[in-house]
Formats: sequence, C-alpha cells, structure tokens
Amino acid sequence: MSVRTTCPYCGVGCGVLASSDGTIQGDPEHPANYGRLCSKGSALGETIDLDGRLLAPQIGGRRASWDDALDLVAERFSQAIAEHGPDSVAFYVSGQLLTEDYYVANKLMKGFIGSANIDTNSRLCMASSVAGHKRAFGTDTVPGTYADLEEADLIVLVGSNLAWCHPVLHQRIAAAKEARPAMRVVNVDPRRTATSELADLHLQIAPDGDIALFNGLLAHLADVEAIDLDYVTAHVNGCREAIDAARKSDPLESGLAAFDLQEFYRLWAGTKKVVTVYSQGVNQSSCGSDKVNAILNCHLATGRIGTPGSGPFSVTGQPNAMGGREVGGLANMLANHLDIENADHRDAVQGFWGSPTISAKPGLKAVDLFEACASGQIKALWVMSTNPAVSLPDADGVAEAIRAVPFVAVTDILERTDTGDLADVLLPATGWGEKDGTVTNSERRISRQRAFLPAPGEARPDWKIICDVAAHMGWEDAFDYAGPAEVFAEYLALSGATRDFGRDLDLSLFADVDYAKLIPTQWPQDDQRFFAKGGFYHPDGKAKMLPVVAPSQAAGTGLRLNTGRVRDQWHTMTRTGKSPRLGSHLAEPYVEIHPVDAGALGIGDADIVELSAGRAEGLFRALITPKVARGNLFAPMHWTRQRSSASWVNALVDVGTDPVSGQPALKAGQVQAQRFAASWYGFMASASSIETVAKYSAVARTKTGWQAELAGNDRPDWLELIKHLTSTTGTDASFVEDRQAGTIRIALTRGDTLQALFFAAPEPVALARAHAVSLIGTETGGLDALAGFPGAGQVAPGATVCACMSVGINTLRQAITDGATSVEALGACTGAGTSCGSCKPELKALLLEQTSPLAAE
Ligand SMILES: Nc1nc2c(c(=O)[nH]1)N[C@H]1C(S)=C(S)[C@@H](COP(=O)(O)OP(=O)(O)OC[C@H]3O[C@@H](n4cnc5c(=O)[nH]c(N)nc54)[C@H](O)[C@@H]3O)O[C@H]1N2
Ligand SMILES: Nc1nc2c(c(=O)[nH]1)N[C@H]1C(S)=C(S)[C@@H](COP(=O)(O)OP(=O)(O)OC[C@H]3O[C@@H](n4cnc5c(=O)[nH]c(N)nc54)[C@H](O)[C@@H]3O)O[C@H]1N2
Ligand code: SF4
Ligand SMILES: [Mo]
Repeated sequence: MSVRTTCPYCGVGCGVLASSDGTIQGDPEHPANYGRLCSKGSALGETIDLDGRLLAPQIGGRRASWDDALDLVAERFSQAIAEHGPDSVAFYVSGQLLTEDYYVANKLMKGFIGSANIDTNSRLCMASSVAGHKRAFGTDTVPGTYADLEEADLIVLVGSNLAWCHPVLHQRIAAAKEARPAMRVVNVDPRRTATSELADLHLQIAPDGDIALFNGLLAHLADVEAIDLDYVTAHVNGCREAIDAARKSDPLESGLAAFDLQEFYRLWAGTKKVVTVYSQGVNQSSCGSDKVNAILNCHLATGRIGTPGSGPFSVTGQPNAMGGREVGGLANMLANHLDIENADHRDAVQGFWGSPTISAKPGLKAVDLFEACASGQIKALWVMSTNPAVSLPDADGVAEAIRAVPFVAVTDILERTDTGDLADVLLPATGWGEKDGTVTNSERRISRQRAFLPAPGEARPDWKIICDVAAHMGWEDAFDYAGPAEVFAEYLALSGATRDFGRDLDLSLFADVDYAKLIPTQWPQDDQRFFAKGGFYHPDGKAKMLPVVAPSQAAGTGLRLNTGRVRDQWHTMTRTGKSPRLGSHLAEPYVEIHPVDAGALGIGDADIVELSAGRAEGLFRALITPKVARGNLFAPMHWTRQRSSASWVNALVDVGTDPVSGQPALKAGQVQAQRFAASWYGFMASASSIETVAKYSAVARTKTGWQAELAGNDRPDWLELIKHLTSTTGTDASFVEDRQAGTIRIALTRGDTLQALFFAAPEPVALARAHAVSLIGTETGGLDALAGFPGAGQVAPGATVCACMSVGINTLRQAITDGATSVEALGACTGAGTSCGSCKPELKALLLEQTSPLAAE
C-alpha cells in the first residue's frame, strides 16, 4: 500500500507515493508536480536502507542509553547557562527539519533557554531573500505561485540552475514553453548551465554584475516610461530615489555587451507578464540583499507583482526552508513572521507560550555563531540535520571551531558524517519515510510528510528528541506533546493568537483541518498571490523601493571560484550518495575551467587540478569547458571528508558575508590553480568499501559495491600494495604489469568471485569503468577481467547521462551517429530521458554538440 508524502529534497516540494518496499512514484494529485519527479526523487527508494545509519545514541563514540544521552545533553546545556548565561549555548539547525521540529527547537531556545542563538543553514541559503523581502514588503512574503511560471510571457532566471536544482519546475516551464512558443526565457548566470539550454537568451554576466544589470533595467524602464505610475502612487514609496540611484550605475559593469543589454531591457519593458526567478547566484553574495532589492525594485516600479504570470520569485532550496522562516528559525526572527525586536510581538509570543523568558535581541547568525565557537563564547552546541563542517565557508576552520566547543551534540540519521565525527554525543533521528510532519514549499504550500517505514533501531523523530531534552532540563509541561499533530495545532493557535498584528502569515484556513488527512494547501489560501492591490506590511501599507548601489568590481588576485550543485547529488551526499544510479552521473569532484586558462596553466583534460587559497588546498578533476568564463572556475559543493581525501570545496572558500543578511558569499572564492603533478592515476572497483588513502581519491557507490578514482605523486610499490590488499581482504591476486609503460592491473578474487579490480597508469586511466564495475561479484576469472574493456562488438556505455534508465554517454553518441536527431528519437532508441526527464537538457546539448557544424566542444 502506498502512502502520500512529500519529497525530502528541494523546495519544489513534490508529492510522492511511497511504499515500504521502496516503490516511489510521483503523486499525480500534488499541485507542485502533478505526478512528475526528478532523478533524485525517483531514486528515493535506493536511499532508505539502513546501511550506515545511526541506530542508537552514542556518548564519546560508545553506544549509550537514551536516558544517559538526554541527561548528559540537558546537564551540559543547563550547566553552561547557569555558569555563563543563556548566550553561551547555541543550536544550529536546518531547512530540512520539519515544521514541528523547527517550532519546538525555536520555542526551547528563544522562550525557555532565553537566547536567540538558534540559526539555521537557511542563513547560507535564503537569508538575503528574507532581508530583501522585509525591506521591500515589510515582511518575508513570497508573492508568487508555480502557476505564474506557466502563465508568464517572460521568465528571467537569475543565478538559478533550475534544470538541475528545481528540475520539476524547470520541466513545467519547458512544457509551458512548448505549448506556447512565444514565451521567452532569459538565463542570467556567469556560466552556461543545463538551464541555459532552455533559454532564448543566456546573459553571461560578470560575477556579481546583477545590480548593475537590474539598476540599468530600472533606469531603462524610467526612460521608456514603463513605470506604472498608478501602482507606484498608490502602493510604493521611494521610487524616485531608487531610480536616481539606479541611474548612477553603469550597466556595462554587468560585463554584458550593450547589444545584449538592450535586447534584455527591450524584452522586459515590453512584456507585462514577467516572472523573475532567483536563487543562490543572487542570495549567496556579499551584496545578496541588494541584488534582491534591485530585482524587486523593477517589479514594484512596474506593478508587475501579484497578478497571474508576474512577480519576483525567490525559489527556496531545501524542502522546508519556507517552513523554517514561518516558525522563526532564523536568529533574528520570532515565530509566525513576528519580529524579535518588537516588544509587543515578544510579549504576545511569551504570553502564548507561558514561558519564563523570551530573548529580546537577535542571536548569532551562522558564520558569527561558529566564530563564537572558536573564540570560546559557546560552551555547548547542538547541531541538527545539517553538516556545517562541510557546508559552511572555511570548512576546516569551522571543524576546528566545533572541536573547540566544550560540549557538542549532533542529531543525524547517519553514524558517520564530517560533523558527527566531532560530536561528544550523537542522537539518532528518524529519517524521511520514518517520520511525520509538515513542510512548506516555495509557493507557500503546506504538505504532509508521512511515515511509511518503521523507526529503525532506537531512532526518534527530531521534535521528540528536542522535547525530551527540554523535559530533562525541567520544562516537561511546556514540551509535552503526544505527537506532531499537537505541535502543529499549537503553531496554528499561536498564529491565531497573534493575528491582530496583521502579518501576512495567516493560517486560519488550517484551523479545522484533520492533520492526518491534510492535503497540500497554500496559505493564506490556494492560488492566492500577494500585493496585486498593494497591501504591504510596512506601517503605511506601502512597499518600499530601495536605492541600490552596484558594488565596485574588485579585481581579485587569482581565479574566482564559483560553487554550486550537480543534478543528481544532494549537498553532502549522505542520502543521494547511497544510490549507484545517482552516483554515476558525475562520479568525481571536478572543476570547470576555461580552455584558455587551462592551456596557460598546462592543465590537460582529466588532469587533476590543485586549487589553493592561503594554506588550504584541494584536488579536483579538470573539466575543461568554455561554459565558464575566463578567470572563473566552478566546482560542486558535494564532496566531503567521508567521500574524498582532498575535495571538500569549502576548505577553499573563505569569504565575506552580506552585511545585511549575514549570508556568506559562497560563489566568490579566490584561488590559485595549478596542475597536480601526479606520478600515477588509478581506478578501483570493489565489492567492499574503499579507504580514501591516496592523495587524491573520491569514492562512490556502485551497483556492485564501491568505486574510487585515485591519483598520487608518490607511486606506491605495487608488489607491496598487492601484499597489503590480499592480506587485509583475504583474497588472491592476479596482476599484469607493464614496467615500460608504467601500468599495473590487479584483480582480487575470493573463491570464484571477483572482489576487486585496480588499474593504475602514469596518465589518467583510460578504461570502460562501468564495465569494470559490472564484473565485480561475478565469476569472471582474474586475468579475463584485467582486459578491462568489454568484449568485441560491445560499446562501453560511458559516464551516465540518464540516471533513471542508466544510459551512458557513449551509448547516446552512438545513437546520434546512427541517426537520432532529436531528444525524442534518442529516447525511443536508448530510453534516455523517458522517465523523469531531468537529463533532457543534457541530451539536447549532446545533439547540438554532435550535429552542429559550429559545435563548441
Ligand atoms: N541537484 C540538487 N538540487 C538541489 C540541491 C542540491 O544539493 N542538489 N540543493 C537545494 C538547495 S538547498 C538550494 S539552495 C538550491 C540552489 O539552487 P541554485 O541556486 O539553482 O543552485 P547553485 O548551483 O547553487 O547556483 C545557481 C547558479 O548561480 C550562478 N552564479 C554564481 N555567481 C553568480 C552571480 O554573481 N550572478 C548570477 N546571476 N549567477 C551566479 C552559478 O553559476 C550557478 O549556476 O538547490 C536545491 N536543489
Ligand atoms: N560552497 C558552497 N557551500 C554551500 C552552498 C553552495 O552553494 N556552495 N550552499 C549552501 C546551502 S544553500 C545549503 S542549504 C547548505 C546545505 O548544507 P547542509 O545542510 O550542511 O547539507 P546536508 O547534506 O543537506 O546536511 C543534512 C544533514 O542532515 C542529515 N539528515 C537527513 N535527514 C535527517 C533528519 O530527518 N533528521 C536529522 N536530524 N538529520 C537528518 C543528513 O544525513 C546530513 O548529515 O550548504 C551550503 N553550503
Ligand atoms: S524536483 Fe526533484 S528533488 Fe525537488 S522535490 Fe521534486 S522530485 Fe524532489
Ligand atoms: Mo540551500
């Protein structure tokens, strides 16, 4: 029997029908996806096994009882508060917690401990949008809905790789565009991405050129008299000042050609229904909040907000980034969009909670919070559902800071994570499929996550763990809930009790809803857009256009390191990394580098690149491509210390924060690059896990076990290595060595089955990797396996492009050579793109690459 739940990955918030046997389907009735799922959603069934799960509490690395663990956490927090005051403790939480978890964590810290030192990884994600919204609208409201994306005549995607990061929204736009070819899509991104493939116009902007671009647009709108004077007069303050400020910007500082600027400005000015979608290319910047307001200014000035098919649209990253904002998960907010610095708001919330105290001032924001850990201010820290030792800038400094805190508790679903490894106490949480609660997606739609699996081992839901700790600290009455439904009911009641403040967040629609049967519903009601007729939340009911100044383009000394996501991995890979299908899309940490830069640095295809910033170093496989501009690099954020020996990118990204939002500029690393002088490169496929011992190593799950890409500058003694491998694994070895060529191939067998294959060469190993992987666990003889390539007549499938149907790049290239000329034709002959459709942009790019005489690559 299948259960109706919601995908635990991105903020699109797709409905999922899930069964305990791991069958996953898109929910045809969910209004976010109407049955669609992307590659990550479709592979959820491969990530719910118990391999690597934390199944019981641990103290100091040893299994402990819940009572002992809870006692210890409560005691150490209480002790720190008693000795050093409430601001000596902190929670660092996550947009992946459910609303109920978030609500009780916030209540405990702000109302009972009496500090606002609770911040969340949403600080790295949405903080600039929140700040921009509050400055413009008076509250953190996302005015639009997904339907607007289908109704728009022009969609501008700014700093957003929607095709990979919000794939189902991307597919909805692609379908709308196909049905209505007059629809235009513009993509503003310093690099060419899968999203650019859908765009009519890709504006390859200079990094942080966005304010110059949108200030230029505002000035243009004024010049061509496209300002909506009626709307502005009735509903907006500050228009003249914002336009005056905009005129001081030079649009050419966006790095774009005058011709492209004119084309974009003409299109924008001449189209009534415009939606501007933006995410991390906007938010994660030292001028992120100003970028947001520069975009909002253009929509406010033209009244293009809140009517079907028009408005600014900040899409949320995590599944419950929006829910966290609603319940006050950020250090500078109170529950229900109320302000921590407003005494009336505080009194109302404290009165409702009946709490002994309430924090009167904002707490530490993420980056400052970890600085306070390093400096000794924080005596007890609790991290829940996030992995800051990887995901924060200066990740190694953050790991040091966590080590410096006298007491650290971590709640996670896995036993080993880079952050969990630094904890004094590990608390096991139930994960997706095992827990119940609600999440709010990018369009303010609240959906249920429902359990369809039993809680494994002794794991408990996050809300319960938080309430248990609160009870052990002496507040059992205020945290006594029978289940998440009661927490949700209290949250609704708080919303009701504070309605007189007239905030946007009105949940009265949910008052009579049966929690068990809650169907996905938007607040304040379905399909509601905000602000078409004004009604903003500044005291005079008007919006505010903010004068925005473009930053001066400071010339860095090295290469600019841009970072972000790949299609099939989720953040620090703790879940997607379990799926062999997802792991095969891009199995290694890589860095995109422009051919001219690569040439100048003597870096060739598949070489390893060493990036350095100060004393920090990292190793990444070179991906030479004109998709990045000269002087710019791009590397994914996903690799960790668990998965690689030197490729967690945030070791290199030590950047400033936006002064308004505190959000770090994670796209603006400054690094030096050089070719890593490897003396050997290796590839290993194995039935058992592989240690990351080589100087460069990156491990990934495969259908038959594990694989590793390896390289080093200190070539091992191969015979010693064989001895070590056979003795530690109890296997027999066959090997073929070519001393002249410097290559070695080793096969390890146990009985008749092949346990592992290892190939090494002085150059990057040319090998049909998927084939080598497929031999593991079979009865192929050691020497046969060492041939390394498929038998005559078989094409090695190559790197996976379509994860759902496991179709490799070589299979696709062959199909194109054999005559396939469209995405549909490729689907018909190989199956690629026929399931979730997330790879369609890549199929299109492959077709262009192979069939166009102007192919760039
Ligand atoms: N596959 C996958 N999907 C995800 C996630 C994941 O881990 N994996 N994570 C989810 C989360 S939490 C989030 S926040 C979202 C993020 O979703 P996105 O924001 O779409 O993803 P990113 O890859 O971080 O960055 C988007 C783009 O910003 C561009 N960019 C960099 N600097 C600038 C600039 O100065 N100006 C402009 N205009 N663009 C710039 C980058 O080149 C990049 O292509 O994705 C969500 N979805
Ligand atoms: N360089 C660079 N760095 C970035 C970004 C970037 O673009 N570039 N993006 C930033 C952004 S936008 C984000 S959102 C962050 C994300 O960064 P993180 O939040 O640090 O990454 P995740 O891997 O999602 O971490 C979630 C953790 O929670 C655990 N978990 C999963 N389910 C549960 C559960 O139900 N309960 C509990 N208690 N734990 C659970 C997982 O195993 C995992 O350890 O990264 C940020 N860092
Ligand atoms: S787009 Fe993909 S990752 Fe995002 S919610 Fe939908 S299925 Fe999940
Ligand atoms: Mo995010």
